[in-house]
Amino acid sequence: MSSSTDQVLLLNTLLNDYLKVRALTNELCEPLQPEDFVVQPVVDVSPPKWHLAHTTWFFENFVLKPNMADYKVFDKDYHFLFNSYYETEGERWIRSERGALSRPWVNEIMAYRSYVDEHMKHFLSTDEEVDDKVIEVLKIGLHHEQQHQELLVYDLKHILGINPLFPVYKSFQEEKHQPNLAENFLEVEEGVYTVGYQGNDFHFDNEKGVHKVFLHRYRIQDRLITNGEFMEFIEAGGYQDFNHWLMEGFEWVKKENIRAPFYWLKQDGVWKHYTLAGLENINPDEPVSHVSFYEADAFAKWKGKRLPTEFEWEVACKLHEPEIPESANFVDDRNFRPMPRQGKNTQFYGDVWEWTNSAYLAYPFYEKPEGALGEYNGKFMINTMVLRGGSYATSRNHIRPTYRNFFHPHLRWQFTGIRLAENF
Ligand code: AVJ
Ligand code: FE
Repeated sequence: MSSSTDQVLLLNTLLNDYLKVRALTNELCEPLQPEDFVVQPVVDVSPPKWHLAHTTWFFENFVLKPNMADYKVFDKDYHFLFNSYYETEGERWIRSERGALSRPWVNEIMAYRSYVDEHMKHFLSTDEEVDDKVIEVLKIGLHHEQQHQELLVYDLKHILGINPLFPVYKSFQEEKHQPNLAENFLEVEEGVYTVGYQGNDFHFDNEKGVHKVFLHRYRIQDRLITNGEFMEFIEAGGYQDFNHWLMEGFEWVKKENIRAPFYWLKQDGVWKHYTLAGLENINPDEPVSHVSFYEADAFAKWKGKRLPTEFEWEVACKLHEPEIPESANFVDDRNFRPMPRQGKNTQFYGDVWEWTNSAYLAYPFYEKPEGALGEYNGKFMINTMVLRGGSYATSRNHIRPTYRNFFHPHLRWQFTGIRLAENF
């Protein structure tokens, strides 16, 4: 720290950021009732109360416990319950059984949140020297909670969406705008491009390692694929024709009896889907969501095109939409759904995450951070695919052109969609 007044200002900004992030998590839970907080329909979904506690544990365990004199943990048993996957942090409760726990109660977890918030306020009101490394961990904690806010929205959609009552999470008032669904591809010339994070703002370890890639010239679509376009694939028998599919994908389609994106169902010959505003007729202009990598890839091949690589995505985004436009659709907008493309919005940011044709691997020069947080991203660099751009559950101040999300190729409870690319 250069001077103590600089530090006081910085800690103040961080405290403000902290309070805002924590408040959004609580706000996202407002429509829920106690029973909603406990359910774990599949292993990938965590009960909402687990997210509330785990994000709190992150600040308690990595910021307060090692750095605040005389800090006493809220409850000594919470470490075992709310450590997610950090081997460095020891034994933990098994992920698949998170939904089996009726205790601690939701109100106890809320008290845990308040307790840690109070201590964080004190911690950030100090005029004593705070180490840069501690500030770095605190920032990771903020972005970690933003990632969990997004997971929380995926998870509560799953919890509510498999319920035959199709409960409304938040109703939606549609404003009618003329969507712009013209088919337009942006051109990128052949060349050597620099990718990876360059700058001084927050970023994760997995996007570090600035390096060069060679790209042949390509075209990339300037918007996302819509429900209407995906319906054409379904109606054309796309799910039944092995020609479009990777073998692993086609096996998955047959084994799981997949015929449409997750949450879609046909009632009296009409396609409907569960949305966070309840069961609705599908709007053909909205970006398609809840497709796996396999479906995204098969759709692209059926179209005679392909998915972009993560580098093609990043280079096109930096060239054509380096700043996040006002019109991008994030959790800040509280739409809780992807929105039809308007005007010139390229939809590189927000709406739905975009599957790329890139395996999630370490960049050249990747360095694993020391300690438990070295487990944050690096150990998942196997059998997952990279997604880019953020979704309607992402915070505007969380996303960047270099941001790398990653999921296993068959997963589709997340908010995932499709952008096409082609050679020319
Ligand atoms: C980046 C969304 C794949 O879900 O494990 C949460 C986010 N990392 N806690 C995940 C994350 C640590 C991560 N994804
Ligand atoms: Fe986590």
